[in-house]
Amino acid sequence: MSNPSETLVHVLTPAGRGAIALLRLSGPRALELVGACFRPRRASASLRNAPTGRLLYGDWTDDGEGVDDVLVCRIDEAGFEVEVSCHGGPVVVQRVVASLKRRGAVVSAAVGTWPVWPAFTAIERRSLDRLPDAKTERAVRFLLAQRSVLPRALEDALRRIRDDGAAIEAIRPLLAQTDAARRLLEGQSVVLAGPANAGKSTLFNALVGREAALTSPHPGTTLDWVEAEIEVAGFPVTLVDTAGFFDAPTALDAEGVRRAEERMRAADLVLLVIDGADPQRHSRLDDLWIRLGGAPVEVALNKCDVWSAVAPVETDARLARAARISATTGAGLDRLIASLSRRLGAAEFDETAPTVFDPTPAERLRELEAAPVEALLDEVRRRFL
Ligand SMILES: Nc1nc2c(ncn2[C@@H]2O[C@H](COP(=O)(O)OP(=O)(O)O)[C@@H](O)[C@H]2O)c(=O)[nH]1
Ligand SMILES: [Mg+2]
Repeated sequence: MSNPSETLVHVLTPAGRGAIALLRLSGPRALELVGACFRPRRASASLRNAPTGRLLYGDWTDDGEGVDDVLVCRIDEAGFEVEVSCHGGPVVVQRVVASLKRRGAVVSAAVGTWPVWPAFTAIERRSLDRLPDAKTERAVRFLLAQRSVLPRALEDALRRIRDDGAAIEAIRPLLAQTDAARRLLEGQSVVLAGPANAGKSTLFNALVGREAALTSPHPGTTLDWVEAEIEVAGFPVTLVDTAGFFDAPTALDAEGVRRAEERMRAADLVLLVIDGADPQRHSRLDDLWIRLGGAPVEVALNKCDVWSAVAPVETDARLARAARISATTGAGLDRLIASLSRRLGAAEFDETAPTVFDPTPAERLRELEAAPVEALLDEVRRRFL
């Protein structure tokens, strides 16, 4: 907890090079400290009399020496919250911070957190706290929508619990998308695996949209795994290409396969790529399944451009729903992506449906579903409102 008599200065933008840096002062002396260094360019302008939300342009000086030209904005009436935008880059920022520190501001040590957003409810604060880490536009839309839809839904839930004691019915819909929301905000991994030469690296490149991994007709081209960030229906995904499985591996191949299996075990989903034209694939299927070790799996039968004319009838149940694709021509990739998006929870996800997205409150609410109504009411009030 910070000391309420202190005035803190937070650098809200990341350290390093940048066009603009944003600093926020919070505390009883915020207006005074900024006022001591800031000179508005327009003689008639004054920070002390400026309305909240008005940007003032001027010079930042430190004991009469010019440091930078800046924009200053008073956030609240009381002058407890003031923002300063200076030019980015470590040296300018350090000089502005140093001038405030010398006058008594305390530099916030909070790194990677944004504890001073102008947020008014706990939910708003949580959603804004997570915004800088959102990896996709869909994640941003979700977080911004939750600021208004979640408080309303929680108020409704509280009313239902109070009026008819319907605790489970009131809370459960708010938790229905919690796991999917975690995947939207934190991302998940899809690991490409399968026999050597099945076309994993070619498919990896097609999904990533560039030649990120080497491909070749020679089995054993991929040894180390290679990864890239992609989006599947707006959900962030780390796609991992791995070494293929061999029937008779060399020591180096075996090490590549060991690394592949390590990544597979940690995967949210394994995309098993099989050469659909390979007549031996059925005999090796059991072996492949053992290697997957129970990981969730989606199968792609690749190279349909060369075998589609004589497409084999898949009798093995494990292949019955496999996507038929060609990594080189792109045939079937749309359908493959659509089934990946279902498997990853992206297809059904509704970013405007009220969803408790923080894991800790979500766990507490799940535990409390069957608890006495009063306990549940307390928890919802305490954590969200
Ligand atoms: N005809 C055809 N060849 C493909 C397809 N996908 C990959 N290949 C070829 O199969 C060979 C092995 O591909 P690669 O991606 O390196 O396989 P990996 O060992 O599974 O990574 C290369 O010569 C590719 O050009 C496909 O869909 N159709
Ligand atoms: Mg490869």
